[in-house]
Amino acid sequence: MNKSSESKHTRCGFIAIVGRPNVGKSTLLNHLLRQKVSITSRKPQTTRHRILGINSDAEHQCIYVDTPGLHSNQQKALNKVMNNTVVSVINDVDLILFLIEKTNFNEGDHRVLELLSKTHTPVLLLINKIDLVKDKESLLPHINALSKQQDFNEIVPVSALGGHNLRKIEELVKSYLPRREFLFPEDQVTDRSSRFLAAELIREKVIRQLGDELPYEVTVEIENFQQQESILHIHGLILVEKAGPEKNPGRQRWRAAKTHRQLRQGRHGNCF
Ligand SMILES: Nc1nc2c(ncn2[C@@H]2O[C@H](COP(=O)(O)OP(=O)(O)OP(=O)(O)O)[C@@H](O)[C@H]2O)c(=O)[nH]1
Ligand SMILES: [Mg+2]
Repeated sequence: MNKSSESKHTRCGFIAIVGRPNVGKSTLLNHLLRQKVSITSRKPQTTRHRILGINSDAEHQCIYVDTPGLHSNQQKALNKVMNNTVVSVINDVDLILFLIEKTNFNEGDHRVLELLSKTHTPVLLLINKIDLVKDKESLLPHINALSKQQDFNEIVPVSALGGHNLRKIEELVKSYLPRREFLFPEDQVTDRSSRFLAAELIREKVIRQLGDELPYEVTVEIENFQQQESILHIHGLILVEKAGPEKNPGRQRWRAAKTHRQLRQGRHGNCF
């Protein structure tokens, strides 16, 4: 990532959002930006690419880097590529937000921690989804135990979805930004094109509506993206990984039929 010259008046820096799949990284990014740049779903491994989300005020430019969830199964090529994305990002930023969820710190979190222990970049540990923690008193001993795992710069309980403590995070993040000229225009929100965002939004709707019917490997290609007067015409091609040998062909046929019906509904706006 390019880092340009020092500035007396402005601060600007890169902040990586990392964690195992499904802990709420993209939800946090969208809520910090107050707009959606990264897709989210209840299914793990939703984010596949590094996505920048940029938040600027008169003096600060926070360039957040949303990353794919670090995955423990390196067998699949896609997982390997996604993990490499995370590794390359954490060594090239000014601050890391390490997300975990609720009061469980599992094997997946340990793997991320192991990776982070090799960098000198400051790390804020964010305990997300605290709206789901019924016994709030259990948080304090949890925070104490976590503080012994590694010397985190801060440990903050948050709710990315509910907005709890997000203003505090914004202020903390700003305090870690180096003095530097802005790297992006003040009104730019992401480094990704409208075409890319359109493809991602379609993929999100497919995962959310049909996640139980379709395999995880859904890819969307935008075939046509054209503004005609006030209407944006988007043609997206939805590619689905071919199913392997079927143990129960009858069930598979039923699933395909159901999927087809849902997608047809989508053309009329009911599904999407
Ligand atoms: N209750 C609750 N749910 C949350 C919170 N933050 C995120 N979620 C939910 O957690 C699920 C996963 O959120 P994502 O933002 O897609 O998680 P992610 O870490 O980006 O996931 P990957 O991209 O797959 O690694 C979604 O269903 C979110 O709505 C929170 O603070 N509270
Ligand atoms: Mg994500």
